[in-house]
Formats: sequence, C-alpha cells, structure tokens
Amino acid sequence: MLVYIDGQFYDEKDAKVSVFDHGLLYGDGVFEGVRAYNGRVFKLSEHIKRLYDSAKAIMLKVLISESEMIESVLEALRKNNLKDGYIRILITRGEGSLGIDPITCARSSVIIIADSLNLYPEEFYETGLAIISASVRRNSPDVVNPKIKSLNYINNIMAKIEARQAGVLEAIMLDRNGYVCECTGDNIFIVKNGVIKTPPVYLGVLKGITRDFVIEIARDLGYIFQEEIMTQYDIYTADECFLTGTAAEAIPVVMADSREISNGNVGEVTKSIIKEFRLRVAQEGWEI
Ligand code: PXG
Repeated sequence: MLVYIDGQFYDEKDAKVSVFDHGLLYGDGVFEGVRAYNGRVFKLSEHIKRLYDSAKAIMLKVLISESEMIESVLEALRKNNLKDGYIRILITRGEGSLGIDPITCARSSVIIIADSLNLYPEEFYETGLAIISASVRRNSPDVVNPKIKSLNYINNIMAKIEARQAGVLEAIMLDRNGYVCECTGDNIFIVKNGVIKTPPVYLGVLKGITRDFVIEIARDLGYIFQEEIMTQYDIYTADECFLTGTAAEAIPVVMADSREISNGNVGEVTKSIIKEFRLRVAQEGWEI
C-alpha cells in the first residue's frame, strides 16, 4: 500500500510521522473518512469542504488547495489500484517543540491513506445491531464542537470501550443534559409513526455526510422527516432505528440497552432506505 504524505507517496512501512508532530502529541489536527464505490468517490467535494471547515475552525492552515486535495485523494486510489475502498485524510499541525503552542509548528502535514475497509460484519445489515448508551457524554458544542472532525476522539473511544465491555459494537452518546446525540462514529435515526427523525445538529452532533444523504433519500422516497430532540426513551419506544456513517453506511439497530426495538426485527422503512442507499452509492461520485 502506498501512503501520501505531503506531496509524496511512500510504501506503508516507510510512511511515518515525527514523534514531535502535534497531531500525535496533542491530537492537534483534523481528519475525514471517505468511501469509494465502484470506481467513484462518494461525496468527495462535501468531505473536502468539511475537512477545510474543520481546519479553519481550529486555525490550521492547509498548505494545499481544495482542488489539489481532491486530485491527491484520486491519485492515492489510482496508485493503490482501488475501485472500492476507504480513504482517511489527516491534516496535522506538524512537527513542533514539546509544549502546546502551535506557533512552533512551521508546516502542517497532509496524510492520505487509501485502504480497504472492515465494515460491520454483513450479517448485522440483515439482522441489525444491538447498542448500549455510554456513560461518557458527547463533547459539548461550547467545548470541542462535534462539527469539527478533530483528531481528538477520546470521548468517543471511551464510549466505544463501554460498548465492547457490554458485548456490543456501538454506543449511543448523550449530551450533558441527557439528550441523544449520536453514536461513536455514526449518526442515529429513529422511525416513529411513519416519521423519520434524527437529533438536530445544534445539539452537538457531527453533521454527517451520510446523514444528509439519508435525509435526501428519505424525502425522495416520500417519507416525512424531521430533526427532533430525543431521549433514550424515544429510542426504546421507536418503531425502527438505524445508524448512518461513511464506514457503517446505513445499518439497522434492533436492540438498545437490552430493550428490543419494536419486535426486534429490522423495520421496513430501514430496509427501503438501505436498499436505495446501495443503489445510489454505486452510481454517483467522482470518477477515479
Ligand atoms: N458521528 C461521528 C462522531 C463520526 O465520527 C459520523 C457521525 C458519520 O459521519 P459521515 O460524514 O461519515 O456520515 C462520524 C464519522 C470508524 C470511524 O472507525 C467512523 C467515523 C469516523 C472515523 C472512524 O468507524 N465516522
């Protein structure tokens, strides 16, 4: 596998960063995860826009333009002969001295890793996931705004550990008032009385590109959609539940905190969204 670092491609064993990179020392940087399906990169410009917005929010100057970034992502896929895959883009503050102050970091770094992806096992797309709610809360928008895809995912990682300890693969993260935000790497949706709902972004949720895409699909399929504040009660008593993310795509949830959602089977609305999702991702996107 060849990895892009600051304009050059390196064999994966030689693709290394300095131990003085503030991305490593402080989680000082931002990232994106992007997917390629069937020789096309899905929603590439949306991901790049969000990446540069994340960088702007933390005052991180990216040394290449958005169009150079797009071309480098496509090049990384070509160099690795990938038609389907997952692309991780990182921008780190770069090498500096020990000490928080980013002024010591002369140049930010761009890293692009194009690889294949371990999805959730395929069976869960058929039978649905069980999830728990984590005790660790999602970052508040007045602290590290979840809209920023920062390299610091400690809260989410701790929530993931709780999920693993409970024997499941994902965890719901609540905000500081106990409202449902999202999962550790996915947005959450419910279906109740025919209406598709997801928590509003202002609560402190990543504005997922898959979330936006699923909202578009839901409307095109004629469903009523609304953003709505929700609690664990609303998840437990929902008719259906599913998660969305670049890595997860759209995946059903059938159990939350040991309560079966509805009768514990994957719902019809969820099935229709997943079906349409798969149809569309294979057709649209930037050609590699
Ligand atoms: N919420 C959070 C907190 C995320 O990190 C999503 C929602 C979904 O957003 P998109 O734009 O992808 O629809 C994400 C992104 C992983 C992994 O290993 C997942 C993400 C990021 C990094 C790693 O599962 N998901």
